Amino acid sequence: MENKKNQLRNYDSTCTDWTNAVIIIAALCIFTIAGCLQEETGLHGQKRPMSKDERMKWWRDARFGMFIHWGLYAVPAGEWKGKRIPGIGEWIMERGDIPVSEYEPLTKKFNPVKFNANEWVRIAKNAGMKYIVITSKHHDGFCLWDSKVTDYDIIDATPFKRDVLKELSKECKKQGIKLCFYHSIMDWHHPDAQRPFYPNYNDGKKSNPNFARYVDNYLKPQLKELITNYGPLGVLWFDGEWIKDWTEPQGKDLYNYVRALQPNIIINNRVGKGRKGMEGLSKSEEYAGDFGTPEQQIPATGLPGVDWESCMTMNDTWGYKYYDHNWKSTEDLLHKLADIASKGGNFLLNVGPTAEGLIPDASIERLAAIGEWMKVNGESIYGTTASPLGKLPWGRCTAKPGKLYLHVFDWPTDGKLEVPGLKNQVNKAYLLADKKRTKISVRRESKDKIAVRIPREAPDVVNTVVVLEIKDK
Ligand code: H79
Repeated sequence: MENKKNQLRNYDSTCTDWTNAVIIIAALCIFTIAGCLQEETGLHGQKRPMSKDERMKWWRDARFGMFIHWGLYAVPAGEWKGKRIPGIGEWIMERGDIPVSEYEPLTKKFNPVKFNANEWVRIAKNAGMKYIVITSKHHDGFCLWDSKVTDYDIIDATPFKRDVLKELSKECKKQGIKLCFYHSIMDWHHPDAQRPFYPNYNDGKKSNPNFARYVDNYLKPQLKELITNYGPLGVLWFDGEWIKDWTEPQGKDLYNYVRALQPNIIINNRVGKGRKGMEGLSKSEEYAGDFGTPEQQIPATGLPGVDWESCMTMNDTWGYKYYDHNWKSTEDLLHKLADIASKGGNFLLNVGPTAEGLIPDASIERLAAIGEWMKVNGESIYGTTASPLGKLPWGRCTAKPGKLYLHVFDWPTDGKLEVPGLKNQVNKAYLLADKKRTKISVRRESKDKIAVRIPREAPDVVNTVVVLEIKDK
């Protein structure tokens, strides 16, 4: 900096115009730097904590993430002792009444030699996903990283002996994807947690008198490992909070514990007891957590000022089940993505890799097709907010300042797209897929209805996006 200043001064004697320009530029630089610093430093020079809006910014902009459920349950893949166990694959230990003594040896068969972090992250990125949430530990208690407080992890207990979270963490940094961890509060393997409840690990009435010991000596140290050695993380996504031994004060304490380790981290509402069942939104703001977690469903409407994320499977299981072929169509998934964005939520779409370490082909195909659509239409999803319009007969709407994105699922065949509920002046309309942004005509039909002249044939039969540039009120 000093050197530069001296250099600049040398020009002084020779060229006054330059001097003025340089002074102005230098002043601007100083103001900008000071401005930036101000954002981070408080009155007395300490770091100012981010506001919730600042902390949530990347997550709200992202709108689309990949959930990965991966663990020992991928080995039985839905079948135990020749019997197909009904229900979600990662619950096989519970649903199949499997004691720890029989489940634990699955570690010896967990050798996912085809696992490739680069490929997994690439699949997510090509789908247009901005973050990955992977199960560091699910309810079965098995750990996908080299934990120092247990041997029940991928390094100490499996022949694979590779730290997949470490590999994913490096790869996510390289490819610009936010890495996040799902972490189960409930633990069917730990003697101080739900293990003694066998054969009903999920018994809502039972309590373990040693549970506080599990929290202090196991749960918290593990979270510290994850944040310290694999972070900074995007999100900590808790689950299994419904057990009797978990209370809201414990949830608040865990929330504060995690935020103290990484102040700008985002934490879901399952850290505490606020969630309303599978509907997932919090009962009130009194409860801990930054966002609601509807599971396998999409709320009927969004709620102003409420952050939420719908998590969903592509078939009927989170963890891999070899015989679950009930895949949702790409069309359905793309409509769900637009539906969720139109209500101001995020979409966390799951994949359940095999015990070999492969994401199922059916998932890869769907994600690639979603990615194709996102490459053309991503602008209508990322950084958008909920629709300001009411229910639309043909699809959904997302918004940005000065813009509405009309997601047309059912293309009108008469060349006319009516937009009810729109009072704003429309300055321009075009198809998002049209790189030239050729203006299409718009006519006001009434005080709160316009009609856009559209081609007879839908340019994209699944979801064609029409952009309206509007005068914000
Ligand atoms: O990780 C995936 C599933 O294994 C896990 N959440 C997703 C993200 C999951 N946990 N439980 N379930 C799915 C279904 C269990 C529901 C119940 Fe309950 C638990 C019924 C009674 C206790 C939670 C609390 C729902 C209603 C009350």
